[in-house]
Amino acid sequence: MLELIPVDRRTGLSPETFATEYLHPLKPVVLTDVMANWPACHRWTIDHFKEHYGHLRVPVVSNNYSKPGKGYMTPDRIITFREFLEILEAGPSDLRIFLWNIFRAAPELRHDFQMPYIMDGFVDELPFMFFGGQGSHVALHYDIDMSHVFLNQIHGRKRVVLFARDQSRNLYQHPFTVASYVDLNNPDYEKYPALAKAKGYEVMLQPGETLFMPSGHWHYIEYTDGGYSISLRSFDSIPARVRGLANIARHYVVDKGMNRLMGPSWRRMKERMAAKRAEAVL
Ligand SMILES: O=C(O)CCC(=O)C(=O)O
Ligand SMILES: [Fe+2]
Repeated sequence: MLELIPVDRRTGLSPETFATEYLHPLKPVVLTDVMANWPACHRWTIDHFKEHYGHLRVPVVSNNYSKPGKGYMTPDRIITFREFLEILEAGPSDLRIFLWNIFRAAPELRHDFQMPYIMDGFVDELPFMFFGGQGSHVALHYDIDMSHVFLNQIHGRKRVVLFARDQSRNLYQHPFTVASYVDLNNPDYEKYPALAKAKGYEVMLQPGETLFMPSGHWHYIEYTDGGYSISLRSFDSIPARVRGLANIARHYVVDKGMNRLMGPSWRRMKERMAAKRAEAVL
């Protein structure tokens, strides 16, 4: 049976302890005090966003984002931020804003948070925000740039399931992608027998908490409430950064191109390749 253990929650970790207990072993952890002095925690309310940034136009994605075909990895539509926030407030919705660098349009928001003190190597150009309606979810994937990700929860709760990279075969990773299509909430062990051997972590992230997702870790995210977070990325080394860029080129170009050429049959081909790889570990 798929085994999920709780992610540690730690307060007052020194960079040294963080490095030995979490960063080097690549173990996820929730840090409860990284955001403690961030003005963003109280300033970035839905009303504040509506009032000052409601006019910005944002690409929103729906569940079609991870399905094969025309909508694959492309936004559903472009609406104003105000319209999106109204949807978010209205109740359940599968709509999300994914990887939005709001700070390009609103550089003053950068004064409302700091890079975590817990390690070096944060990339200033890469703060992204993620918004999602209640019940929306982000399909199981790992981040193609291979950075360490710090997911800082501003509003609402989200449930996150994580797996280390050595679980990729058990998760039936689709070749040439960073995606898996197993349903973690409803595991189909007939179709995916190796999934029963998968071992991972799970956590309900609360506003004010920071989740450390180590480089290359798989993550599946469910918006328990409508909400948003800001993710900050860091690299331990230049080689890690270069590996990330190579990954982007290989996965993104091949997968998007093949999807355009073959559509659903490209997806079926990836399914078959994933099943073969999982057989090898059974
Ligand atoms: O929180 C989300 O909506 C997605 C976060 C994510 O995938 C990431 O930060 O890499
Ligand atoms: Fe991600």
